[in-house]
This record gives sequence, C-alpha cells and structure tokens, in this order.
Amino acid sequence: MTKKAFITGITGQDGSYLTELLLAQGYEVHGAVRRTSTLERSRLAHLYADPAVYNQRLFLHYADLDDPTTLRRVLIKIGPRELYHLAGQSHVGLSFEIPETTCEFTAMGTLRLLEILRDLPEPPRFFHATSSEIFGKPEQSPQTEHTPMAPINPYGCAKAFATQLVRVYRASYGLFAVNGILYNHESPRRGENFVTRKICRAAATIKAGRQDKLKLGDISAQRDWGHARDYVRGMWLALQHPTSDDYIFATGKLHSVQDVLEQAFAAVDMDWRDHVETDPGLMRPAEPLQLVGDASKARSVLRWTPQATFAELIREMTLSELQSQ
Ligand code: F7E
Repeated sequence: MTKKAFITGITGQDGSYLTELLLAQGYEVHGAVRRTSTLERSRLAHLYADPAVYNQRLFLHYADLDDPTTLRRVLIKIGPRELYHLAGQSHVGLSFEIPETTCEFTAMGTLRLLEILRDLPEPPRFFHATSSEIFGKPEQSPQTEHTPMAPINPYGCAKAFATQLVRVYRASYGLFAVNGILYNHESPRRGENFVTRKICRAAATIKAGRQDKLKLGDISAQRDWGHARDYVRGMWLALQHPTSDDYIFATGKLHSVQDVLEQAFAAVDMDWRDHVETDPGLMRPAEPLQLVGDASKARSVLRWTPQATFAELIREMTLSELQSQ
C-alpha cells in the first residue's frame, strides 16, 4: 500500500526538500496550504508543473493551523501514516514585532494538531520541527536533548511550549511524537530575510553591479549552520525508527555572521569590508549565546550525519544567486 505523508509548511524551504525526498521514496505527499489570494508556491513550482506528480502523487489542501476543524477533516479524509509539522512563524527578529501571531501559530497551532491526533483512531507518526531557540541562553555548550530550555525571545518561548507539549502527549497518550530540535539550516531556498540568504544574495547582486551596500545587524553573532537537505533527511529517519523520541539535528560547529560574509564575498572575488554597513535597527533586543548542538544521539540511533560543510553551503547559495542575476 502506498505510504501517505502530510506536511504543514509544505511551501517552505524544508517542506519543499522533504516533499522531494518523500516522492523519491514512493510516498503520496499531501500538504496544507494557506488560504491566501496570492499563492506563494515557488519552491514547489517544478513539482507543481509536472503532470505526472501534481494531483497524482502530490496534493495540496487548503488548511491552516488556526482552523482545526478543517485540519481535522482533511486529516481524516487522507489518513496519512506520517505527519511532518513544519509550519509556523519562524523569524526570530519578527517574533519581537508580532509575538501574539507567533505564539498563535507556533505554540497553539501545535497544540491544536496534537489534540486532533489524540482523537484519531489511528494517529499518524508525528514529527515536530522545533528549534535550538528553545535553549536561548543555555547552561551548557554544546546542547543535548537534556539541556534545560531557557528561551529569550517570543519565538523561542512558543517553540518551548510546543516542544514540551509534544513530550506530554507522547507520555500521556502514547502518541508516536518526535521533537526534532533543529539548529539553523539553510539553502538556496531559504527565505530572503534570514541572514545567510540575505548575504549571499547581496554578494551576487553587488557583483552584478546592481547594489553597492549591504546593511546588517550584529555580525559577531554565531550560529550552528547546516544544509536544509540534510535536516529533512533527519526528519524522515526519525519517523522510521521503531520508537519516538527527541533528537538534536546540528553540525556541532559554530560560525559567525562575519564568516558567512567572508565565504560569500570570496565566492564572487570581492572583499565584504568594502560593502557592509551596520544598521542598529537590525540589532535584536536579545541574542542567544553559543547555540551549538551535539547530534550524537541522532548519529548513533538514526545513523544521521550532515553531509554539507559550512563552506560548501555558503558557496552553493551564493552561486545559485549569481545564476538568478
Ligand atoms: O539570524 C544575525 C541575527 O534570522 C541569524 C530560524 O530558522 O534559526 C533561524 O533563526 C543571526 C542572528 O536566523 C542580520 O541577529 C545579523 O544572530 O538568519 P537569522 P535565527 O534568528 O538564528 C533558528 C534555529 C530557528 O528556529 C528560526 O526559525 O544573524 N543577523 N544581521 C541578522 N539576521 C537577519 N535575519 N538579518 C540581518 O540583517
């Protein structure tokens, strides 16, 4: 029988890579899309345009995290075996501007899904894409699945709430529910307001002579950056394991925003120092400290290892931007 998967956030970076992986594995893939008049589906455009795939093995449904009745109806109709919950307001800086919307979708949206699963006679295996932002200012570095949560922004708080609820529903109702604690993961499909894409895009546009300056916030900020394609493979592996648990997905290596600048501008033979300006408006009220993950558990239990290096990732992103100039 064909395996069916359902994805919230299918039009996002991770949703598009996961869709490709699942289709390659022979799955029938269903995704929830928001009811908006402009349909932002560019990351799925190549699949959408393929008559052998769209509406044959890939199906999109109007459903949203603030509309549980519709979600329930769609899930009952499809009967997926696996559910990947990737949707939510995922921009940390923006979460300071729109904290209620962030909590509504990221925290309450997850609770609503868990409540639906709890009622289903045969609930699907559930993957929750949570975030290193739950650790905020962590007591230990690198972090493990046992590091206490200490979020320092509205997004991290919403993710911490949802992460703990996944644990509660797993323990209390026996749901097969996984928290994937994902560190920053990027690709040419990353949203344009995240720092790696912003930098790689600017490097290519400056190279093409259509931009001169790039405004950034704190370039000393450090993150553990991996490739999104590696991380969606981890999501899938976590749902194939016989039991459900929490897993860190990370490279274990810290780099600064300045390292991203160096790699991206080197890929186009330029010096970033000639083009970068600091904009105090892009500084965040609070910055996490030393968010770097220890993925030993995913490595030993799931046999997951990230393939792409930081240098390969930033180069791939910058060259992809050059091509679209
Ligand atoms: O910022 C600094 C900024 O917005 C990275 C999301 O996927 O990963 C992501 O959250 C760093 C921060 O990602 C600019 O202050 C400097 O220190 O690319 P970002 P993020 O906040 O780490 C986690 C794991 C998630 O879960 C999130 O959903 O870069 N930074 N200057 C800047 N950041 C941005 N966006 N723009 C700047 O101009």
